[in-house]
Amino acid sequence: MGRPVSSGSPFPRWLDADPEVARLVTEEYGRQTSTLQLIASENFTSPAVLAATGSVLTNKYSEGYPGSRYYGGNRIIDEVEDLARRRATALFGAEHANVQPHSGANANLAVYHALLEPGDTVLAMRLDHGGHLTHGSPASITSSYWRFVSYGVTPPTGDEDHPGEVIDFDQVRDVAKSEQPKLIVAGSTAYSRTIEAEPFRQIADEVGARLMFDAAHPAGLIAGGVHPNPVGVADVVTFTTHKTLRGPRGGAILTTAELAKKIDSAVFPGLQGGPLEHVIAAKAVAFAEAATPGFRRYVEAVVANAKALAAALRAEGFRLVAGGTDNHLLLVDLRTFDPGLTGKTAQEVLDRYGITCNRNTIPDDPRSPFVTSGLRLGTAAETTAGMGTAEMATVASLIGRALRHRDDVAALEAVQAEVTSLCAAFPPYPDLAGSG
Ligand code: DSN
Repeated sequence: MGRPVSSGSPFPRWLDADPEVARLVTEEYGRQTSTLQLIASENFTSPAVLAATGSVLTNKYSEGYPGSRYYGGNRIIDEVEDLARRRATALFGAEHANVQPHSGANANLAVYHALLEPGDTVLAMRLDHGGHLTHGSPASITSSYWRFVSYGVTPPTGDEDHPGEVIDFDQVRDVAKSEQPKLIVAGSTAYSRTIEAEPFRQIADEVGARLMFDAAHPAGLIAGGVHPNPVGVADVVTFTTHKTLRGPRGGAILTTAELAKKIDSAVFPGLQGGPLEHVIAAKAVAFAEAATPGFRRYVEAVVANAKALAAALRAEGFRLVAGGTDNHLLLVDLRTFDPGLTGKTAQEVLDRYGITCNRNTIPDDPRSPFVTSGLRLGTAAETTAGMGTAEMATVASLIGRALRHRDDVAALEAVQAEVTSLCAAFPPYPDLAGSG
């Protein structure tokens, strides 16, 4: 067992009790802070969120809900969970919040379990056009229990003013009318344009379906007022707390008073056992942070940075799916830059030299989901670290250089050196570094 590795690290000395884990946590801290984090679903939480997540609340069993638990000793835990629920409903203007889902996937499963019978039909976005695994992928348990039919985006037009690749509401309506779903799911994991809930609501009403809005990606943008709020339009809104909302890893559900009991029973005891109250406390912290003027300025900067990154990538020769972005993410079509470059290769090269992102299918991708012709990039994390539009231009040029010279080690090492110094100038945890 060597020297305690947390010396000089930003983490509590308590982790010295396990030097192997301490080393790994410290190494991951180093990776996150010395390389560019451009995965659209990631962010850097605040130190307060980290502290709540690492608190003694992890010790408590609290199956049930505030005021109705299966274990004693939950007086304070009840206050924690009530606080999180109150902050969530106030933040989004919802009648009811369930803050227990361990993840976005669990939140979606709980809604299906609450509102559907096995075999019922659900209309959701095609996975290869941006839908999530829980929107009926054959690989997901959702497709074993419910019958999914899908809609996608319109074809690209080649016209800069009306580029296409936006949700095809004619198709949503046609499929809804022919398949008569019990539930329509709005929301996506790789859609760079604003998603309005109203057109989905109208179609849902026409066919007598419920509407669920999966806001996992834009939740923070909604909280900060730069994306329309689906609460009050959709019957249920699910979201994750760790993406643009910048909280701990987890999920949550917002709904009406009418559906509250059904949703709560579907989460517990329907799907989960004991809630993670340390994570729920951290969710409460994040909800309070997201209600501040500073958070509003943050999400405005996230969107401005995404637009700046899109413009600079276009200048490098990349095509942007849907012509650009309204939110925190961009879907990059690599084929105009280099028809032989796959998403898989691009991800691997960029990762090796300090630029972290993920390959992604583009609509109607001729390549498989493991290979892909696209990359998905997001600006939520590096905006938290303090980067602005000038840095986004630099990031685009580093991506262009790395991929153009992907067989030239000297050029790639030069890119990596610039990434390292850029990241050093924007530490996501300036108050933690060196305090260990
Ligand atoms: N895995 C998430 C994402 O990256 O978008 C969705 O759950």
